Amino acid sequence: MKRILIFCSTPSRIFWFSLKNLSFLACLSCILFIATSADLSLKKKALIFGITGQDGSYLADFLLDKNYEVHGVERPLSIQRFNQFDQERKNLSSHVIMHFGNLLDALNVVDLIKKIQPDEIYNLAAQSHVQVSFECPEYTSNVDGLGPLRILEAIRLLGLEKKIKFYQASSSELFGKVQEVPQTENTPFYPRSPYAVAKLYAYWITKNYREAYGMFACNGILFNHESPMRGESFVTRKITLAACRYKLGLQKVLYLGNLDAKRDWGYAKDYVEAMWLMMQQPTSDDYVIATGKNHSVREFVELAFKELDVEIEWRGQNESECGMDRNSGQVIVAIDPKYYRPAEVDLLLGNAEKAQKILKWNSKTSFQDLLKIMVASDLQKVLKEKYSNLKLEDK
Ligand code: NAP
Ligand code: F7E
Repeated sequence: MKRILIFCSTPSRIFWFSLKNLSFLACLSCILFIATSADLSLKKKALIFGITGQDGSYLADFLLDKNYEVHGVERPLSIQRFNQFDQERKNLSSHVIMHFGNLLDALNVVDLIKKIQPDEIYNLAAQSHVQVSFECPEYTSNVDGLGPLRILEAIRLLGLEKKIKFYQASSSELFGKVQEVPQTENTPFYPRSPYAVAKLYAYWITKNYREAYGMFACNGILFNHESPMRGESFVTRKITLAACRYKLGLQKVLYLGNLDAKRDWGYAKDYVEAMWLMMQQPTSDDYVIATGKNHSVREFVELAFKELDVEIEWRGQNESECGMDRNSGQVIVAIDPKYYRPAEVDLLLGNAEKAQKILKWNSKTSFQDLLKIMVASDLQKVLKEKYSNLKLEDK
């Protein structure tokens, strides 16, 4: 039997390996190599349009935890600014493979899908602000309505209908002027804004590609969901930030529009799990995702300030209504009619029984806990703001 001598760094330790042992080691490394390559090729690939937004960053996090190879699309800007995704998820962005792209550019969408060949595409990209959609209706329709069509058509033109699963971020805004309470997958739609009308087109084109080409294409009809990553002009985040700034003496008055609108508010982190669950089903379908409870904007304001030990007392009516700090008598909430919408969605309340039954999905975070999470996070942010300003003043 041949023997080889291996000298290790400590000369006193000389190990003798028989060739038999060596071949055992070689086999072991082979098995390890095959296992790793199999793991790599088995690793599912997801492509997220809208990864820099609230849901995109939570979904990326969720899919990385599930061992996906995650690709994300960010819009190219002439002056590259840091977006929320870069700033708050530094760790995450280094694990995601980022690509430049825009849903307005069909060639770019085709090129990305051809290059990446993902197993799952999540379309979360949108001009997602309802009020802004009244100001930019054509742009909103193009991104939110035709954007998903560009993805679906790219999948079809590339002959990848049987390989790629597609998720479309549909919205409770489709129900608009609600035709029944609570709203289910069977409730008739009545959109009330250019945003909702564009999302209605996207909803139907997704369904149409499922029926026409046998594609796995599903609509998640998600009710409002919030988090510390929520854009600062959406009402919940606007309120939690203002409450923290008031508490720390950085803002005097919070100006709002309709205080009586009611929304079914959930936690974004819970909702991205529902998106993934929809994509793991044997066949594609559409699901309502909601908490089944709703609250008014007024209640949200009261509870957010209460979280910081500020009690609000309401006085006056309609445009003259205001909220006063019970302690100081100071006006801290006032109405600015510029925040009223040309057509309002007064009440949304979802019934997610279908998702509970088929996806085994449940909203885990209560409204009170969501408020606590958002206020605690904004308090940290505002504290940093305050102390960095103080440092600037000191200089
Ligand atoms: P968001 O924070 O506003 O994020 C929107 C994302 O879309 C951002 O990454 C944005 O990129 C990207 N985007 C905008 N225009 C684009 C374009 N032309 N091409 C490529 N990307 C573009 O929205 P979200 O709250 O995460 O919501 C995710 C999706 O769910 C949206 O489609 C929204 O309409 C829908 N939805 C949201 C809710 C909710 O309560 N949050 C409920 C139902 C449905 P930039 O960073 O460059 O702006
Ligand atoms: O408004 C009222 C406003 O802008 C909620 C998007 O993610 O969820 C979101 O749309 C309510 C409305 O969200 C202000 O009139 C009062 O009734 O936070 P919001 P939204 O319009 O419900 C749906 C499901 C989506 O799909 C959308 O993408 O609050 N409101 N005062 C105000 N709203 C804002 N933004 N600012 C105010 O000052």
